[in-house]
Amino acid sequence: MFFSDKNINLEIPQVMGILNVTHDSFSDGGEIFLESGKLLIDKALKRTELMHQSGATFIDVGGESTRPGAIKISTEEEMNRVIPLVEKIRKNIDVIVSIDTSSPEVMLEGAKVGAGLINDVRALQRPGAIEAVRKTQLPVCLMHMQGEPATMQVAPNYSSLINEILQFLEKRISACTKAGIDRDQIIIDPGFGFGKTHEDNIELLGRLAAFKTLKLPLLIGLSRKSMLGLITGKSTERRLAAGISAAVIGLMQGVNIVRTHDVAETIDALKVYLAVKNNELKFDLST
Ligand code: 8Y7
Repeated sequence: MFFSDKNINLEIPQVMGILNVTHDSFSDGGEIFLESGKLLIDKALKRTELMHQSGATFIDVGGESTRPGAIKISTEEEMNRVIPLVEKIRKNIDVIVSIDTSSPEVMLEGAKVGAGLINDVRALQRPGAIEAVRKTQLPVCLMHMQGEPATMQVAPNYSSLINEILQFLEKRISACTKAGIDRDQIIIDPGFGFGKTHEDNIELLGRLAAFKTLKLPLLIGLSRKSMLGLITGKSTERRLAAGISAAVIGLMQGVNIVRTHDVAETIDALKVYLAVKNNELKFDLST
């Protein structure tokens, strides 16, 4: 798969670092990159540089908080938060910038300033989003969510969790390919915490291998999420070990991209996983 002219072999799992440019971020690594609505661009660039040096292949830049109950912002506001930063990163750092957005306008502008991936938690369901991605020719990550961020955690409900997520992703993949997006430009994500109960999230983590049947790269994001807090009883800033453990459980089932706040630590976990996996004579990790 090609991102910003880089050919990335996703058979070797990669790490995506998170850069939240939101007021009310659920967690942003303890740093704030927006002050009184103003983008702290140099601070955000430093954080990006650090994640890049730690081994992140992708930096996921997001301007709209999707935390449960978050306040909506205008497209203009989202644009002001994200576009200048993507441009600045691309001019200074040789890293693939992913834009976490559902807005077709932001997708198109982001592509113009050098974004290499579109990450949409709404799986291109907004009017114009599929067409925007097709125009940009960028790879896209389609994530599953039941409902909308404002209400998704009110009463998540599935009769068959894994099948429903699989069916949703299949539908979105087919909507994309029908509209002219290449299937090999698509990454899938079951969307931990997005319209799912605690039990749903745990079941999902144990059954990630089911998504490999779609034969597309699989991305997961569990970093600091509430399911880790519910399991361990720890607050957001103390969920590192839990997040690493969850990432490894994912890697062992064939996950290709891990989205995280904690790049350096996740890279170490990945190295341990790869060392064992590559020693195939002794171990079968069946991926
Ligand atoms: C995910 C995500 C968030 C995720 C993908 C947070 C933007 C909440 N989570 N994108 N975004 N997958 N693809 O805690 O799990 O980071 S926001």
